[in-house]
Amino acid sequence: MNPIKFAHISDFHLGYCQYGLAKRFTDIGNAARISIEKALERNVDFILFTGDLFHCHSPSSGTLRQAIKILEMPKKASIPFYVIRGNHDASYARSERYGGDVLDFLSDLRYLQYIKDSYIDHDPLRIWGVGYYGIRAKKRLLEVLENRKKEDGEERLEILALHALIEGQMPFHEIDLYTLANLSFNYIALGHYHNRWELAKHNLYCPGATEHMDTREWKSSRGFYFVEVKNSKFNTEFIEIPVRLKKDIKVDLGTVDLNEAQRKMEAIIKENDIKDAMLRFEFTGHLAQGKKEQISTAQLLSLVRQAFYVVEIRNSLESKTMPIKAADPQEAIKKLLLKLLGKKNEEEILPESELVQVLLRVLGEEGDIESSLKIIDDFFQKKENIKLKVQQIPEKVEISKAFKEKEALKSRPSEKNTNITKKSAKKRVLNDFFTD
Ligand SMILES: [Mn+2]
Repeated sequence: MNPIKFAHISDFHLGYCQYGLAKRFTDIGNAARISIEKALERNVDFILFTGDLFHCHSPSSGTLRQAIKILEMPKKASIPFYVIRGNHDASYARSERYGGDVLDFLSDLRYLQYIKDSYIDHDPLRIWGVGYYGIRAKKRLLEVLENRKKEDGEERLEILALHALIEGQMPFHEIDLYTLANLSFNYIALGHYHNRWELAKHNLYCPGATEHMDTREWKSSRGFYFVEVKNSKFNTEFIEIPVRLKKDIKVDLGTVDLNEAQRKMEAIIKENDIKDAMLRFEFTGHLAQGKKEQISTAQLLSLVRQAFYVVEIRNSLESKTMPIKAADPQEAIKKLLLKLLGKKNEEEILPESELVQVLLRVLGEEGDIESSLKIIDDFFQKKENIKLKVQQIPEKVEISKAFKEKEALKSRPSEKNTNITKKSAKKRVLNDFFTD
């Protein structure tokens, strides 16, 4: 047997105008064209395409023109282009109802050879192909293979082309590995998954789509399998194809204030080479004050004008709430206020603002924590947008275990003096709380 070479390609999704961009329509066409060019450069004997040639079952005239230009290449070179039906190409029912589907149409025009739940012999190989059937996939596969016979005395290597979910990749599958293994095909050519994966021990290969259809696919390279069949062995090589650059940049900014956040985001955007790339940024971290909505996305977007397309700038910063956990809430609020205003003692801030005066009055006279917090909240919302949240205000002084132990150590010489006054403990708790 002479060595035979073929390309296993999948999921062109021609006609997909991603993000409504004409250039993405072209990108997707280019990826298809390049993969066929690269296959032909390697002098393949045929191309096996495992479904989703088109993105939708009624491709536009423009999409059909694009498809014909691409399929013209193998046709001119007299290289058969074998195809099975993907879920995007047509549904079985639809194909039946309307006198065939777009793949039948292109088959009539001799642009491809449609393997429609049957087989084609490409000596010495027999290629079985079953289109997409969803949850009926296994049943349909076994029906199609019912008449499969091994011809005695003749060496026949068999390929199975499928567009289905196979066990092991996702939580859900349509065909289990046990069934597939028992069918003992020499090569199982899989489509449907857009990221490449393979299971060599089961002769299972899935090249993935030729372009990225979704941001979740960006990390997986694009290409197809070049397969050489020599001495009944299938040797595979994944051939990468160049596609438009995509950058998914995720950065943790740490704990930042609003200005720092904006500055850091801008710096990160600037330091990345974004020219002609598709971009996605995600910023995580904590805002010491303010809300993430205060960061200007418009400003960030103005920095990425050179990019081909910005899919998303996701601001996932979380606002840092300032919990007030203290033995004496009134004291705690006073101290917090001092800290927020950058002052050392009450006297320094008293004359400064009406807020402080009002606040201290409320705290001092009424001891109304809820009102005080609301006053602070409103003030800072207006001024610097600092959100305060009361997580827990204990009713009475709770002396921490660690504190007790520390105090106990100090008073070790006289074991009797281990009692700590509530007052000193309270002071210590507050100090500990506000000194970090
Ligand atoms: Mn697909």
